[in-house]
Amino acid sequence: MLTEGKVIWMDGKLVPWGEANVHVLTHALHYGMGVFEGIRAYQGADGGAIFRLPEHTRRLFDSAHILGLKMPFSQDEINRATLETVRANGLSACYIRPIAFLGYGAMGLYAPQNPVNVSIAAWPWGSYLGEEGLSKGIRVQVSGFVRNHVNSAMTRAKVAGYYVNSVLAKMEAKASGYDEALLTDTSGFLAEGAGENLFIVRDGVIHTPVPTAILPGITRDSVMILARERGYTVVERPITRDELYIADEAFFTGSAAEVTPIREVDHRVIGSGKRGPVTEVLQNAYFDCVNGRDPKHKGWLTPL
Ligand code: PPE
Repeated sequence: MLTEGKVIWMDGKLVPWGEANVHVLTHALHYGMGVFEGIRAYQGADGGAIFRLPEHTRRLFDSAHILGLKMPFSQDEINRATLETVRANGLSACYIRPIAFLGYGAMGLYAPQNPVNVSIAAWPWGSYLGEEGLSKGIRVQVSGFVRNHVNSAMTRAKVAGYYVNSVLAKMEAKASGYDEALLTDTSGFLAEGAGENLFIVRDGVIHTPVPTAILPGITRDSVMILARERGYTVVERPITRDELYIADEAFFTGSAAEVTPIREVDHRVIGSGKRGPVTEVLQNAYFDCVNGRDPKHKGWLTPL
């Protein structure tokens, strides 16, 4: 059960948490036509701040554009509303969930006149894959479920309906005793976790799948920048399953998952079976950034 907050921003105003409801015939509930974001705010040295807020808002609008949803607000308005929501809930470190979806009106697939509703919620959310996962690494299963073909899911959009695929993979992995699922694309190359991007390290070089059948994560982007600043070579290329098995290190990135080491895949130990040295450097770099300890990237923080 999540930790409830006080208010949720709905279509321009803050409403009490318990009254933030929609009609059961909301179009998106039936057909998946919603786009969302996952953002974190942190309590840093200089106070609370939201990590890469404009980039997340921009992706929300890109996602809506890809689906042909007309956003009834500007990006500036959503940025301000996000700050307002976190402040009104008295939160600093929290997870933020903006969502825009095709609302109530006509039923049936073609409902171009239905309103696009926008909501923003925030609540405290601890480590996504466990505190122990962050320090010791998690166990991952390459999924029997496959990411949708690039013409079935346009993955630069973070679409509610796409997550059926992720939820099925996650349920399968958990039922098999793993922490998380890793999905391949339709060609069999590694794509991404159920809710994270993948990185592998071999001989000091960092590799990550090409952004075709994946959501190109904002954490992925941040980690690539931080890695290159530290002198690492980062290569985006198609990666096979056996390359992961023989990697020295592997880790997941995501707003929720942050930087989570992978210690085992399909019953094979990855590297030393614990958080690797490169993973540790990048995890520390990431946490320094989000907590306001990296002067170079203060620009990634929007103070609360
Ligand atoms: N791939 C997928 C499929 C994905 O869902 C996420 C985020 C990422 C990559 C990483 O993207 P970014 O957050 O921009 O670095 N997953 C979100 C949802 C998690 C959830 O369970 O809900 C998140 O991390 O907020």
